This record gives sequence, structure tokens and C-alpha cells, in this order.
Amino acid sequence: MTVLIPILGDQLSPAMSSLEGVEPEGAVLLMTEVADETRYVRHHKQKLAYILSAMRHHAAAMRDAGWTVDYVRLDDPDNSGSFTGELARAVARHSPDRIIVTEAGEWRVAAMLDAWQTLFGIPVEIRPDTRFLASHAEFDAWAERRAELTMEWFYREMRRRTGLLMEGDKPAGGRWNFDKDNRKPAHADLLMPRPLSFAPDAITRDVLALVDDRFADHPGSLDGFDWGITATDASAQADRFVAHALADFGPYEDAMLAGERHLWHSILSPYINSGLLDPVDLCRRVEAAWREGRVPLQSAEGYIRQIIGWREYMRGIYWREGPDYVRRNHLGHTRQLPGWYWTGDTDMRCLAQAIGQTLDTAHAHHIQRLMVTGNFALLIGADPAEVHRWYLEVYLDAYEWVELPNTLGMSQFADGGLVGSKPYVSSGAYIDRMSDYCRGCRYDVRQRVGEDACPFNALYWDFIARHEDALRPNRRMAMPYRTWDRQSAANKMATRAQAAAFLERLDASGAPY
Ligand code: FAD
Ligand code: DLZ
Ligand code: SF4
Repeated sequence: MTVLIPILGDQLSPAMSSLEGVEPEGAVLLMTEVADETRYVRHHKQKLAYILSAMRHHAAAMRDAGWTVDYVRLDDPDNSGSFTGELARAVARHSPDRIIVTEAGEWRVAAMLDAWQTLFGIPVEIRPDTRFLASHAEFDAWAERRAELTMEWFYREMRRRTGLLMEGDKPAGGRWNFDKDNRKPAHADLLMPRPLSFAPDAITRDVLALVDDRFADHPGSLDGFDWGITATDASAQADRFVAHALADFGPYEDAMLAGERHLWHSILSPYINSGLLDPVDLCRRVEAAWREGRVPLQSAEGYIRQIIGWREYMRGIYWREGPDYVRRNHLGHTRQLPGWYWTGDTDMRCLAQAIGQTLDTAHAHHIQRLMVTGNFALLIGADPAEVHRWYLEVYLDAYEWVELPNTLGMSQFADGGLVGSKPYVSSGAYIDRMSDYCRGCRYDVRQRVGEDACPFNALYWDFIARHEDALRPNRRMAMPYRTWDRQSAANKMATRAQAAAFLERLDASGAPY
């Protein structure tokens, strides 16, 4: 009696539901490096190196724990290149009488898993992914009870369910959300905590050579690759965050500084999403730091909300909206992203910084993603499907279930307000308030028209004017429309001409990567 247990590349935890109740004797874990997964988008080279190295390390750890692991490498000449092809070969090798697998993280792969039972003629048990608090059915049941979906209400349910930051049935500190105490700009002279850096070991060096050789056409650089690749590394990075950065996470959550890639963020999303770090366990460490008086409540609450609130909520939306969510385009946007999204070669300093660090490290923090690259893409009217592909490619933490609702929903308003109640757009003034980018920029953030005017300014007002029919009825957009209405006709015309000239130059600036 053999049970075959496929472990996908983002299921790198010994606590996967597929292993529950299974003894290592009589079980074979199947891990496969497959071309389909490495090429369904042009993943950043560091993302590929991270996943393949983390998979190889996880296989070794599971073998040490007594499991039999059948591991197929990318350079195996018989490798068929797909999950289903590799499962077929493994079925022939092991003649299992059943297959157990934890559900996949995205529609594309879920469809493959659903076909296996018929294809192989053996029972396939697909188990829920218990790394998440809310199952698909629970999220749907919660959503059904609401006239309007709001992350905040869902988050409160998750607080009650986990008991995190709760005093009986009341939120600790008397409030559910301390965001209004947060969102301060930071100054470059503040002492920054630094994340740990992990030197590549022999396994990672092998993988780096493989990626360098086979994926030269993918974006990003492998230079300076220093991601952790084991659960031990991830746990050490989490300890470092809680000890040195968490205290100021809340106040500076939205701050941006030139040359400062991480600020007080945790840089843990790649580990959480691939299984190296358990999200609820991490939240309990954060809560303990607050209970022991080591960090203020506003930071602990802000951090826990990102994980049991936003992260869980985004997953719920992804699965609830179905495989066609990816095709939504509420504002009818069609422009291609400029080619410099893949090089960082632009004279707009905020974008050069956010894209440059993305290509160097496969990471950028939330406000860079939302209010710099995302804001610009929305203002120029970029095709949301293409923007989605860019985010899925370039970030180490990007898997469709979490990337898509963030990009298409929160950032591009392409779902018409399901995730965010209004578009996240701003002129240069927001970027100037929250960063020091503008001080060293060739453009003047205070100008709207003219050769030196910050492009975000005219683009912002052009966006407001262009989408008047769709956005004026939105109560949360009342203020920008009041301001736009007060402008003279001449001002409006000059602003829109400035935006049109910029977009024309942009379109002529080169094809996408
Ligand atoms: P921190 O700021 O330290 O936050 C802590 C944790 O909270 C993160 O590790 C993450 O697990 C979670 N989190 C925070 N915000 C979100 C959010 N909006 N949605 C889901 N989880 C959240 N996050 C991804 O994990 N994968 C993605 O592909 C991804 N794509 C994004 C695309 C866009 C356009 C935007 C605006 C955001 C995206 N995010 C994505 C959310 C967020 O930007 C990253 O989770 C965060 O920057 C990761 O860095 P960190 O670990 O330092 O986060
Ligand atoms: C993202 C990714 C990549 C690049 N490569 C692999 C791989 O070779 N083998 C594998 O098992 N998983 C990989 N992954 C992660 C999968 O794409 C991820 O597990 C699915 O998207 C889950 O839905
Ligand atoms: Fe970005 Fe405009 Fe500031 Fe330059 S001036 S950094 S383009 S917001």
C-alpha cells in the first residue's frame, strides 16, 4: 500500500494538511521542478532561485525526518516539464493506490489537480490548505452575510477566532484598528534596522548557476542573492524583525526613503507564502512581544492586521471571484507598460528607485508597490492584465492568489471597487509627503505643467477628468472632483495637454520587455 503525496513548490512545510495522519512508511513525497511552473510567466531570476533552492532544502529536511522523497530536478533529461506529466511518471514508478495532495494556490494548478483522479484511475484526495484561517466555504459564508465586503469586518472575525490581541471578547486597548496613529513619513537620519543576509550554501550556488544558465531572458539580477531558504533561516529573520523592527513598523508603515529598501518592514512574505513560516505562529510571536512590553500596541496590531486581515481577505476574494477575475477591466484600460518597468531606466526618481530595487532584490514594500509603480500604471491607463503579469513576474512573494487581488483589485481598481472603495491614485504631493524621493528628482513636484513638472501631477488630474463618468458618483471621490471643478477652463486644458504630451512620449519610449 503506497500513498503518493505531491508537495508543490509553495507547500514547503512539514505541517501541510496532505501529511496529516500519514506515516512515513508506505508514503512517497513527490517534489518536481517543472518547466511549466518556471515559465508560465517570466519569473524574476531570484524568485526562481529561491523556489528551487527552498524546494531542494525542504526535500533534504523531510528525508532527515524519515520521509521518502522522490525529487525530480529541472535538469533531469526525462523530466516531462509539467506537474501532471511528472505525476504520471511517478505513478508508473511507485504504483500508488491513492494520492493525497493539499489544494493548489491558484486556479490554473487547481484545474490540473481536479483532473488527476479521472486521468490516473486512482483515488485523489484534495485536502484544504490549513495554513489559512478561513477555508473557502467559511469565507464565502461570511461574504454571503454582507451587503458590502469590507476587510475590516472580516479582520475582526479573525481576531475573535484566533484570540489574537483580544481581552475576552474585546479588542486589546479598546480599539480594533490603530491605523490613525500610524502613517508617518520617516527621516533618513533615523537608525534603520537591517534584515539578516544569508550567504548562499552549496545547494543554492548550484541553483544560481542553473538559473543563470537557463533563464537569462528573465528579468532581474542574481547578484547579491541573500534570501534565506530554510525554515530555520525564515524563523531567524522573523526573530530579527520582532526584536529590532516591529516596534516602529506601525508609525513608518507607509514611509519611503531613497536607498532604504526595507525600512521597518518584515521582509517575510516570501517565507510565509512558500510555507517556511507559519503566519499564525508569527502573529503569536508579535503578540507576545507586545504583551511583554517590548513593542507598542499600534505596531503589533498593524502588523497582525496585515496577516490575518489583508492576507486572508485577499485569498478569500481570489477564490470567491473565480478564474475570470483576471479578465476584469472596469476602467477599460489598454496601454502597454513602458519598457523601463523591466530596467528601471527612467528619470522619475520614485519609479527608478522602486523598480531598481525590485530588479535587484525581487522585493519592494507595500507603498512602493501601491503608490509608486501601481499608482503610475493606473494613471497612465495601463492594461490591468499586463500590470498583473508584471507584479507576478518580479516579486519573490508573488503567487496569483495574493498578487492578483492586490494588483487588479486594490491597485488598479479593475474590479470596479470590490477590494478598494476608490482608486489608489495620487499626484506627486503624496509621494513627496511620504518619501524623500522628490528632493533628488529632476522634476519639480510642485509644478503641474511645463518641462520640469512632475508627471504624476498632470496625469492625476487627467485621470480624474478622463474617468468622470465612472468615478464622480463615488462619494469617496467627491473631494478631487470639487477641486477639479474649481479649476479654470484654461488650467484644465493646459493640464490635459501636458498629460497627453507625456503619454505620447511614453508610448514612443520603447516596447515592453
Ligand atoms: P510587511 O509590510 O512586513 O507586512 C507583513 C506581512 O503582511 C507580509 O509579509 C504579508 O504576508 C502580509 N501582507 C501585508 N500586506 C498585504 C496585502 N495587501 N495582501 C496580502 N498580504 C499582505 N503580497 C504578497 O505576499 N505577494 C504578492 O504577490 C503581492 N503583490 C502585491 C501587489 C501589489 C500591487 C500590492 C499593492 C501589494 C502586493 N502584496 C503582495 C502585498 C504587500 O505589498 C506585500 O505582502 C509586502 O510588501 C511584503 O513585504 P513584507 O513581508 O516586508 O511585508
Ligand atoms: C512558482 C514555482 C516555480 C517557479 N517553480 C516550481 C517548480 O518547479 N515546482 C513546483 O512544484 N512549484 C514551483 N513553483 C510554485 C508553483 O507554481 C505553485 O506551487 C503553484 O502555483 C501552486 O498553485
Ligand atoms: Fe516621483 Fe514626481 Fe517626486 Fe519625481 S517629483 S520623485 S516623478 S513624485
